[in-house]
Amino acid sequence: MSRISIAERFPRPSVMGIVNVTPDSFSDGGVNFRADDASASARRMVEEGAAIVDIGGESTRPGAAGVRLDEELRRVVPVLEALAAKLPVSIDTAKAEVARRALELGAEMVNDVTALRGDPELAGVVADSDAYLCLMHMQGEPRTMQASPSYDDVVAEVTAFLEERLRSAVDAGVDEERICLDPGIGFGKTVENNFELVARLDEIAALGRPVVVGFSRKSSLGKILGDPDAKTGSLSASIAAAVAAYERGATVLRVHDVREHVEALATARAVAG
Ligand code: HH2
Repeated sequence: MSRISIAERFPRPSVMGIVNVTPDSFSDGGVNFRADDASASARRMVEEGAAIVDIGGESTRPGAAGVRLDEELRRVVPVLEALAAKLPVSIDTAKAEVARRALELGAEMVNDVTALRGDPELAGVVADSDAYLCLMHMQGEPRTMQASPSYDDVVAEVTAFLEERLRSAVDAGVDEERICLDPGIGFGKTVENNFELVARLDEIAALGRPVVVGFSRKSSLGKILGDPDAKTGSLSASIAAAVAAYERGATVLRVHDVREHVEALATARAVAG
């Protein structure tokens, strides 16, 4: 239990680089599906200034079906073997067994888009390690979550959910100082919901835990530019969303294009003083 607190480990702003070892992720599907390509991308992202790289073997894009445990392990283990002892690595998984293997190989964070609701054993795996933990909000599940997202007050409901999941993780034995929270941009949310969450991010930051925001390339960024069928958003739109989130309290920005975000966020930080 020797790890420093997550707030010390990730100064504001920090960049988390995305490496999807998948054939079907919404914006980089296939690019890093080969282990060698994924490892090379991760190394480049760290050179470009990423504080950590998030390795995932299961797409959670709208409509995605889950992948089986053996397939998820087959995708991510070779990449983790190549990297996790040498680079700062997060494992993007909801499966306890994938997290266990990743932590054994040296990963320092578990990023669970189900916020410990997907696998009853995951909380224990994290509690028994000294890993950091990211708890993300999602309404519904990936296969159906964009069918009809519905909230009375999206920010109040996401904040209450994250507060409850934080308590639950702490009750399961995870040190609160190792936990960060994420509103889950695009996970059971309308375009308006996503932008309101960034606009009122200070309400989530008021929970007192570092906030992660992943708006990179998400379809809402294309939709506000006039394409109702957009599946992705542009780099420039992604950077604007990341800077807006940082200015409203985000600590970690989860992005595909590391160098450009590092430069933009360094500028925003210089302005903030
Ligand atoms: N978004 C995605 C996946 N994991 N984790 C956190 N904490 N926050 C996010 O916003 C988040 C996440 C979806 O994006 P991506 O990994 O690019 O795509 P896919 O799920 O299709 O692999």
